Amino acid sequence: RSLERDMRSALAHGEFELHYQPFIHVVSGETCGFEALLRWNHPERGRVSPADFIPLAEETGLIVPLGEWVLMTACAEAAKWPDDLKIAVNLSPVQFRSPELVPVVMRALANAGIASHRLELEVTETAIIHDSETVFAVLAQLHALGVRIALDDFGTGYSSLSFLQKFPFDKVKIDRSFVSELSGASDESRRIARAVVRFAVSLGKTTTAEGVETREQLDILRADACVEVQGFHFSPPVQGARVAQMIGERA
Ligand code: G
Ligand code: G
Ligand code: NA
Ligand code: MN
Repeated sequence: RSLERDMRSALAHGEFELHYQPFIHVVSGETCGFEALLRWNHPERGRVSPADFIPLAEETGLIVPLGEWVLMTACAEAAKWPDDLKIAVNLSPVQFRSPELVPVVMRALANAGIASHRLELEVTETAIIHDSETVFAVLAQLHALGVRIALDDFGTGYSSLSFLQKFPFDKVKIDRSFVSELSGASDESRRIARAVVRFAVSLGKTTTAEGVETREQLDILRADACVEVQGFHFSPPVQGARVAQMIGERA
């Protein structure tokens, strides 16, 4: 059986699940929110990685209904949390071509009954470069609703300085490839990684460093005034039930 055919029935059969990974404020050590990450529990193949099925979902257009399910489910989950916690959702470039994106976001917020500023949408540079006029218009509408926009995988794309000024970002997420090099073996790649962090911070937006795995990386990020961190050093993505526990422990 093909993965594509299986994916079409997987939504109806409840095989998709969201996991949630916290992001943490560097200075206070407090959790600021959670990023929703899609998981597919295939009945025969077991856990299929989003790296394998997202590209397929994009090719087939299935990402549109799947992305809608992610938005609805993530916002409904966040409604159970204290309202100082954000929920971050990844958007595929393909979703921007659907006229449904803005109405779906509005519906997800309304159904869950959460304030728009609690929703953070993660967009990659590559998504924007492809069809920048359309994406810009949609991002502007979302931003006007009060939704926060995060530029994901920063440093891996091709963004020019004018692009960074033009788009309405609230946050920059520094790609984990740079974070891992902060404590890497090569002097040169360490310097480049640190320059990327400092550049992101200098844009004056909120910055989140992804993929923080060690204390040493955290210390460097703190010294360079990175605002938030995320990674296995703090927590892997966890199930919704575990989030409830983590929130309980915090209180
Ligand atoms: O969670 P993991 O590292 O396996 O994710 C692999 C990739 O899949 C990451 O690039 C991540 O952004 C992407 N991804 C995870 N969940 C979603 C989602 O709900 N929508 C989209 N478009 N991408 C996702
Ligand atoms: O592209 P995006 O940033 O959305 O990818 C998120 C993915 O990164 C998730 O699938 C998650 O499992 C993975 N991830 C999260 N924290 C870490 C980490 O500390 N180290 C590594 N190697 N991967 C991580
Ligand atoms: Na992301
Ligand atoms: Mn990323």
